Amino acid sequence: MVPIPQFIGVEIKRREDPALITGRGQYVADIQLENMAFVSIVRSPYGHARLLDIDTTRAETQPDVLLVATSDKLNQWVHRPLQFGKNLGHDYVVKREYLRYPLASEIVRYAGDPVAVVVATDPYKAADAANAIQIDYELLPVVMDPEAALEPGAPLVEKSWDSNIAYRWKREGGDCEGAFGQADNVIELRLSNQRLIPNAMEPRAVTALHEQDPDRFTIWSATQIPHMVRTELVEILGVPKERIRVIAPEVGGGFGAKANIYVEEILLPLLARELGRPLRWVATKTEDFVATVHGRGQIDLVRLAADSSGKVTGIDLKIIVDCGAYFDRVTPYVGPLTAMMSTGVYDIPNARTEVIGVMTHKAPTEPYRGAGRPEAAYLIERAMDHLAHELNLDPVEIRRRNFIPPERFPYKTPTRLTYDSGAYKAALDCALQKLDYLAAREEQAWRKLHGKKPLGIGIACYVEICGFGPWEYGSVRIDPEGKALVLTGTSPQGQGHHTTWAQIVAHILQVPLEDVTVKHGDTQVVPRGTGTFGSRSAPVGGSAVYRNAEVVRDRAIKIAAHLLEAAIEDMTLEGGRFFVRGSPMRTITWQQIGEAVHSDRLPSDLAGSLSSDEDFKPEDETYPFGAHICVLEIDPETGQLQILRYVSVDDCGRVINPLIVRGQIHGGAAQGISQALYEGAVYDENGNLLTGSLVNYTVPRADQIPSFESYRTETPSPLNPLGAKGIGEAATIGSTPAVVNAAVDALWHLGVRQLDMPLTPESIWRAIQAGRSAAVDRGDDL
Ligand code: MCN
Repeated sequence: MVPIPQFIGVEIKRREDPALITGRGQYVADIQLENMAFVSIVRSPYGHARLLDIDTTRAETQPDVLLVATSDKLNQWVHRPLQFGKNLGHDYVVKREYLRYPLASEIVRYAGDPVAVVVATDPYKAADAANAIQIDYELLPVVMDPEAALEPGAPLVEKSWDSNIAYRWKREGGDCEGAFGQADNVIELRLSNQRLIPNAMEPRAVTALHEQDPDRFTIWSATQIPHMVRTELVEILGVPKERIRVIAPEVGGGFGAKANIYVEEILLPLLARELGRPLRWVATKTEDFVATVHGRGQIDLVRLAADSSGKVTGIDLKIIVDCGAYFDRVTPYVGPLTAMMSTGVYDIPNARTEVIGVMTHKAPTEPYRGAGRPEAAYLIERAMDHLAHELNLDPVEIRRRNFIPPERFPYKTPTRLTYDSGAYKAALDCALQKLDYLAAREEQAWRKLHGKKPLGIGIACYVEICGFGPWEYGSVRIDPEGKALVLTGTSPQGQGHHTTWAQIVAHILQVPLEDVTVKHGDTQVVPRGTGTFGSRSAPVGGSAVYRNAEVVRDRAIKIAAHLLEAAIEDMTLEGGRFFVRGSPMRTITWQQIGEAVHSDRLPSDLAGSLSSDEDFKPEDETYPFGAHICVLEIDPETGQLQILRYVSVDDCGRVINPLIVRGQIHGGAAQGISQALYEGAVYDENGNLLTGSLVNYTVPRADQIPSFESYRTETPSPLNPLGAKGIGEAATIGSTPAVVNAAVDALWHLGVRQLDMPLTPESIWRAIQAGRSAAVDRGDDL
């Protein structure tokens, strides 16, 4: 009996890693082209200023400088500027459309705004010449704080608008007014979800090649969305799609920040055409800090209404989103995503949500791992814990009383989403059992009794929306040797699609993994695609690959039946061989199928190529979920916090590769914990980014992140053939509130009610002092 290869659900090491860890990966900066020149970009050092004079003469006369350009020249070369904020839906009660030219003219609006470009024969000469450009700025007042930006008379970021409101979005379901009117308990929290700076290992980078006759571009970009970049460039460069090839080679991390269309992706091809030379730009680390989009940046004002048993009956939410100085690709969508997901895993029938997007003189904000859902999980999970503490209920108990029960799926939220499937209590129970929750609570009580360092136990149950459509391309083709070639419209930056897509195809075709080649990230090779973001690739891109592999297998069975002169119903495929049931000696291999298809031996309905490339169009999004528990201790004398255990149970439906999924959970949790403890973008009141390098922006080392105890439950999605939900962002979403809940849990008895992230020792120490004096004022017994 030939063993049947099983690949879906199996731990397989990533096929892409040997090349990457031995330095054989080809990133944008590795692309070598003859006669290449290099671009350096001059950026505003100020948050808000008028450009009075730009003197480029010193730069132009430097050796080996090929070109210096400012907005007056360069902005004329585009057929249209970037246009964002188009077609906002009807929940947007204030909508703005936004135009952005590649270089700032007249006014700069954030420190990092590109003002001029220099091209030279080597990158250092380009940088030197950029430094020689003299710019006279007239400083203008800045507005850095989003709430201050809403005040009448605040400096306007976009001077053609009547306020700094970039958008206003509202959605309501049920009877929120009634719920709050009848509530036994109402709690209110003001939460800050601080601005974060994405830190991919590879900075952003673009290389562009222009060929004349006809006008044709090849653009290599460290992007998550090569096809969308091409679509946008068609109109901006004024060249048909067939003459723009965008390639995302190896991309060293993106975390959402490379799912944008950036001005450098416009500048480089324009300059390459002007100069007739290929060009490269690689962001310096400092540039990446100021001029790549930032993430988060929300203030959440949340109120919960509950009855006397702790059953939550309503949520009232106002979100202020710091959009920064420009709209980028999806800036106005992130805040509404938070509002839509704000009821979390709970059956809260009444919700009123409002989101106000505000412009400030900072880098634009865009999706960053989780994109709106970490903020949602943070606000609802912090609020549930707060309510539990106020009602003197165990945080586990309050969650159990409010979970959406399994029999209610598909479940409609009051914010008009439909959760596909879920088993929230089961995930929490599993985490509690793995942790030994009761023992942890006993230790907490013992420590309190004996005056030891307080122990905190933080629980966060999350659900997230992922698997965004509207479609994804996938194709499977059998070559004359019987091997499979897979093309995918997803474009990974470390998520391992080479491995998991090959697993799907090998599983269905019953072939060795080595017989499956996966290609992505090149618009000339892959005709269309949407891209990799929003943890959409497995549920949407993986499903496209899955469906097409099935079509190819079924056609191959017909071909085998023809070659063996057997009825199709009698055919079977096992161990990579086709045979007639009961006659295992007469077999056809994939190689024979490949040969036959490419010969003239088959009738016309079976001849030709053996391939399938139907897009997969999901009918709705899918909703992964899980439960994270953090146990930590805090030294009240110093504010030092140490995580002692970290247990997570994540459910992303059917799993393709448990090893990759675990890696995604570890990476995601590290980022979420890092938001809770270490990271935060800080601008001063003049618009300077104070945390503009790794010296003052903490990206944690391995020893600053705990060991993870990660487990899974598997609740398949009914919405795709794989049953898969995404996992790329899940643990980022669950981890941040787990850590902050744990820290507040540790210090509640000291009068601490809320801690703002990042939880630095100083901020914890100050909160303890403030909590103590507030408790003394109240006459509490500490
Ligand atoms: N997977 C699986 N079984 C599932 C779900 C996923 O085996 N049920 C596998 C997939 O096949 C894929 C990986 O897990 O190999 C992640 O899949 P998915 O959750 O669909 O996420 P995407 O591939 O769409 O990746 C996007 C997601 C996002 S939005 C961010 S941000 C993020 C992340 O992935 N950025 C990352 N993970 C990252 N990992 C790395 N190394 N670098 C980044 O920049």
